[in-house]
Amino acid sequence: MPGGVNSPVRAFKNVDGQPIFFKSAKGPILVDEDENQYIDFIGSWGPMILGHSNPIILDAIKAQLELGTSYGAPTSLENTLAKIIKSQVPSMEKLRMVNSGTEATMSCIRLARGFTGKNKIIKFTGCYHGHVDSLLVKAGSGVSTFGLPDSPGVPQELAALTYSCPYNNIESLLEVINEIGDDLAAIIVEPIAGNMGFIPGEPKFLNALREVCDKHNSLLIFDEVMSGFRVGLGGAQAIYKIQPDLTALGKVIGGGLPVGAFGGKQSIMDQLAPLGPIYQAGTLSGNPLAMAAGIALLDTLIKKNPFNSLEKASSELMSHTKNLMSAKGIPFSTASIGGMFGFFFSEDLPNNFDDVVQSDDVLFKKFFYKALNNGIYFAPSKYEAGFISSTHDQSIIDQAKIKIEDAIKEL
Ligand code: HOZ
Repeated sequence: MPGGVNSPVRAFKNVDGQPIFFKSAKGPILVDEDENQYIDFIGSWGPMILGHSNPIILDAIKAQLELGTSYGAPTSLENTLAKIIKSQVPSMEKLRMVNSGTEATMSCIRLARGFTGKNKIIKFTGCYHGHVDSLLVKAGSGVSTFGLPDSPGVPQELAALTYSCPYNNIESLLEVINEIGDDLAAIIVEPIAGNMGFIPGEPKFLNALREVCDKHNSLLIFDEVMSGFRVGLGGAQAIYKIQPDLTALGKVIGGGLPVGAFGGKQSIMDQLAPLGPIYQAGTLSGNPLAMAAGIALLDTLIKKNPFNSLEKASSELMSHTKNLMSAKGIPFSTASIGGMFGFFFSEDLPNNFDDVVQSDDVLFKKFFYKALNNGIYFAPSKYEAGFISSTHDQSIIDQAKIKIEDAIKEL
């Protein structure tokens, strides 16, 4: 496998290391092939909001397993999951299941272009929307981790249709809109960014996106693959009270199995085949195992609504870390919303991608390894967010605080 991995960030190249191979996970704990245990703050990059090997989710998967793994035909499970999603994210009047977040954003872009009859799209530097040709322009996550330019293999003619603006900057956006004129199909954004580290969008910036899209008859696409059912039950759109035209989801809604979904206004979604002319399909879309896992997870999440305690737990851990860093004169900034958090080696909390680039790489790398060697598994790149689960209870947070304290002593 290239780099020894099936997805670049996990190769540890940004921290000059080797990927860790894991063999099991339970609750907040990951176990590697050498029996080392880690308190996990990646949570499979988001899905594990109820902890690993959650018995409710495992039982749902086992029950479905006995009934078959894929039919390539409709099941009531798809309707159940779609209704649960819609009950929490009402802007998704209609939705369709796919197999990954990348597929979800890719489908949103095609739908936006087909629906509006326009070609150009705006994204924001450092936002990552999966490895979609049109969206690998100034992308975050692994693309930034490895300092890659816009990817070879994406035709220049296609990339030329994608404009990238700085995140949280309304003036630059308006300049680009002037340049594009009437050909703007959509603006796509991570309303709470998790692929340039963790950076919440500013309310006035996100509201400006809504206004601009309305003014230009363009669609606003919220990529909530990370933030959906992660920052709160209704995702970022409920927190900011902004209705996008289309939303992309993934990660949490599949309970740890491969899944994605996209949806939005009925008038737009009805343009998809077989009702409309815009084509989109998938053999394993709505896979019954993934649907069963997603239903079990979302049902439990809605009952528990753990978002306040998740935010309290990560804030407690991060403010403890910040105090220890400050005592050593190390610049450190941090933020948390619901089950997502982030930290940077910078005096002030970054507001956009350039700020993240400026934050200290050497300190990040040193801290990452000291923490890892003390049994704390943070993302191996400053361009990724942190994730916490409902199984990170007070005793786990207390253990993590001690481990981080030991790591900082060695810095
Ligand atoms: N690009 C994902 C997070 N931003 C990481 C995916 C993975 O390596 O599993």
